[in-house]
Amino acid sequence: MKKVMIIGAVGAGKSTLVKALFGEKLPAAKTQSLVYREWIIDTPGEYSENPMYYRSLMATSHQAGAILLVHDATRTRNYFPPGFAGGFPIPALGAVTKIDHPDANTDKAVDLLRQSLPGGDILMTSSANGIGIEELRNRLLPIVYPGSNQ
Ligand SMILES: Nc1nc2c(ncn2[C@@H]2O[C@H](COP(=O)(O)OP(=O)(O)OP(=O)(O)O)[C@@H](O)[C@H]2O)c(=O)[nH]1
Ligand SMILES: [Mg+2]
Repeated sequence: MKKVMIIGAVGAGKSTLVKALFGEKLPAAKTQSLVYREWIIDTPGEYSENPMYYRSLMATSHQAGAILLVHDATRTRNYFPPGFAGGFPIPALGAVTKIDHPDANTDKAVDLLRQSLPGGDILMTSSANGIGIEELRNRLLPIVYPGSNQ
């Protein structure tokens, strides 16, 4: 079974999103290393922010069926290099996190994420209030379990 690998900056809300997808109680703890869950691989934000770790992300992506690029709606700069998703050998999707936040700018977030994800859908989410979580789960599960009706 090929998992979905979640990547994004430190504090972008990846692990909180994972917990929301699994229906677990928040908050999430800081991610220190690769975390393998039932159908997700969670990564530390440092892996996306520091090019020294790109090789590790690339190597891990071979165990994945897709990558999910996560961008925090309250951030006003891009933490991924341009075209980043194209460097992976598997399909990529995007998720904007924290859209509930008073400082969230979703249009800006989509623009920034699009620079690194030229193709592939971008979904709007809030782990805090549950917006977009079911939609995201419904997009990801068929990648992990193709042919099933989940
Ligand atoms: N308002 C709001 N805050 C959120 C949401 N999701 C996450 N956060 C907050 O963002 C912070 C970072 O969340 P994490 O899920 O630990 O971030 P991460 O991307 O896993 O970070 P690393 O493990 O360091 O790479 C925490 O303080 C969360 O409470 C959300 O949907 N809304
Ligand atoms: Mg984390």
